[in-house]
Amino acid sequence: MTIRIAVINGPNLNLLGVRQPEIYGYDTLADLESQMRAAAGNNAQLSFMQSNHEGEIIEEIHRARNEADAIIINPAAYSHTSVAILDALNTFEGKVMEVHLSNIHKREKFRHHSWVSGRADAVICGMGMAGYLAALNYLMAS
Ligand code: DHK
Repeated sequence: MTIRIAVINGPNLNLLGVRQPEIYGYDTLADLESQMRAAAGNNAQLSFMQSNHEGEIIEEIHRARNEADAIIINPAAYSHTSVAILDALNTFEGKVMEVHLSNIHKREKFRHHSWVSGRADAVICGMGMAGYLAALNYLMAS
């Protein structure tokens, strides 16, 4: 059976490629989507969603409860603030992969803690977009 994966990106990630590229890289969100779709081929069914709004991310996680087998999420700044996103993820029964482009532990102290890590089955950070592909490959192999 083809695994259905909801890829969710949080605030400011719509600006990938132009926002602090020395930290987040030069590839855009559209580049990420095409790289992941190419890697998935027919082996995974991917949906992509990005929002700058906490509530919309929560709604997307609720949608995924019925329509996805796994979630790959980069909650971006909400990682460090959102108990509400953690609570939403705790209602999801499939695998949750948390991804950060940058190594949050090498950066400011306020980025070191992620609420979402309390639910995530795996956390990948510091690998740029390769982190999303690693999460995808893991899910396709599991
Ligand atoms: C992205 C963000 O926008 C930051 O707020 C996080 C994360 C780190 C990333 O590395 O992908 O602190």
